[in-house]
Amino acid sequence: MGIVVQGATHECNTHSLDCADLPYTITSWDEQQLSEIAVVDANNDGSTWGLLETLPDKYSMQYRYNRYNAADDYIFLHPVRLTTGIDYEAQLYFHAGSDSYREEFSVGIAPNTDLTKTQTLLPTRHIDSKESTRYNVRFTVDTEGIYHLYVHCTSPANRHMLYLDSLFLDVCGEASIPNGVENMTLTSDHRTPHVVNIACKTPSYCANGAPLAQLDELVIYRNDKPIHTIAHPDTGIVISYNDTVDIIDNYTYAVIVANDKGPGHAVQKEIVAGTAHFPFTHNFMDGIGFFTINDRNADGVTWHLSDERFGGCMRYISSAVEDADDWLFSPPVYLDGSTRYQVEYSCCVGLSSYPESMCVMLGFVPQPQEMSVVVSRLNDFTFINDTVIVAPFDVHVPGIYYMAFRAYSKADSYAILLRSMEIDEYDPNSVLSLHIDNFIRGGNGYIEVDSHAAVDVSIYNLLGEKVGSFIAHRDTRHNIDPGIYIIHAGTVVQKIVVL
Ligand SMILES: [Ca+2]
Ligand SMILES: [Ca+2]
Repeated sequence: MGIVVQGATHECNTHSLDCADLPYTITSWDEQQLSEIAVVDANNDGSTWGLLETLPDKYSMQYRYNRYNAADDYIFLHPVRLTTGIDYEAQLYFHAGSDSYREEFSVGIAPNTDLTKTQTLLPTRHIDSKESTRYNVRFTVDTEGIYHLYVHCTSPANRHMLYLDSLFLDVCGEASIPNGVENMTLTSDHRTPHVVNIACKTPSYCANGAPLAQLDELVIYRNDKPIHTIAHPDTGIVISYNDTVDIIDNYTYAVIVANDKGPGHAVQKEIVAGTAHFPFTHNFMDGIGFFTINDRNADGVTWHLSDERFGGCMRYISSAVEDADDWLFSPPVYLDGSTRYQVEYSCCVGLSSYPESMCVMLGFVPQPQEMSVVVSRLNDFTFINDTVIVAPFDVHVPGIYYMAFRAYSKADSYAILLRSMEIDEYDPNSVLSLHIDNFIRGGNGYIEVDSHAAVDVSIYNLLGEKVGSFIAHRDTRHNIDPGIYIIHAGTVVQKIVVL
């Protein structure tokens, strides 16, 4: 994103009168202020921040929507001098122009010399309230210097108005509150992905740089809810806590320490943790979800989300010189081993003239060398229509498992498209045998069966009703209406899609 500054920019140094004093406060807007701050219409569409006269000589600061473009519009406020070792607090009040259009913004600071080096203070927030709403952040800076508080509006196209009502920036509370914790880490082991270890070091200094005499408490939050409190922790020590979560998600943890003067600023981090619920279903039209990619041959060409053909899928694209060794790992799923399971997946190749190879593997850790069991294999497959493959498998040990799609096509092939996957209890009606020495494909208005020997083919709909039959020998096509069918050919049963 290129930033184009259309408003005024500032030259400011230690002695400049342009620097605003702390506390820095704006409670109403006028033309003078607008001339002193920088409005950046980064998407250059002419719809941006500006003053709206609400009463004679009374103005609001308003982002005005664009019907076709999402907002990408900044206000860089007056320059202020900020120092390391001090906790600052910013409070901003916003409201939306309509309670049926949700507006979107974030808040940060940027050093005076480089408005592109932004530090986010308040990640993206949504507001659809016509009531003025307070947003509060505490922060520190790593480098002493001149900074601009900024607001970045990112509302989608064709929304309404976003108003910045007022703002306040000052040294936070008493300067003798504690500093934030240091060296915060979140870790989760692949074998126990539902357990998150939170570790950090308690501060030794106050926000004003003076030694910290004592701490009253340390509180750990998960997604803004307190989950663990340590009373009177020592200063300058490492603390560690294990939290257990359920469903896989992106979790935010925050740690806040307090002394008798009040709480220091929150230190927070995010982690993906938890397991997927069984049965597990994912369609890549909904994005990559909690799948992970490993470009094991490190050639820079690997699985990626693509909107090729009808909606989203994962796509492996071949390198001209390297054989594929590219892995797509599922999120962790708990399998208790009390039943037989199946994986069902839908895939095809990019061009029928380029055979591709892919297998599905199972293991305890989402690393290629840990995936030992082959559940399903498609060697040199060439079908270009989405085809559903069902493969049964057993686990002998209850536990948390990962499944991987490994592309191993030869160099200079073309592409593999993977649409969806599902891990469920084995359903004998969906597959009798995976031993395919004859290929079954769904085509454009036909079913194709390729068998060395003559074989009886029966066609069933998804209700189990027989809707047709034919005899296949070599490569045989049978015309049929578009739909999803279960094909029984010799010893093979397979679900297919006819377009
Ligand atoms: Ca704009
Ligand atoms: Ca690769």
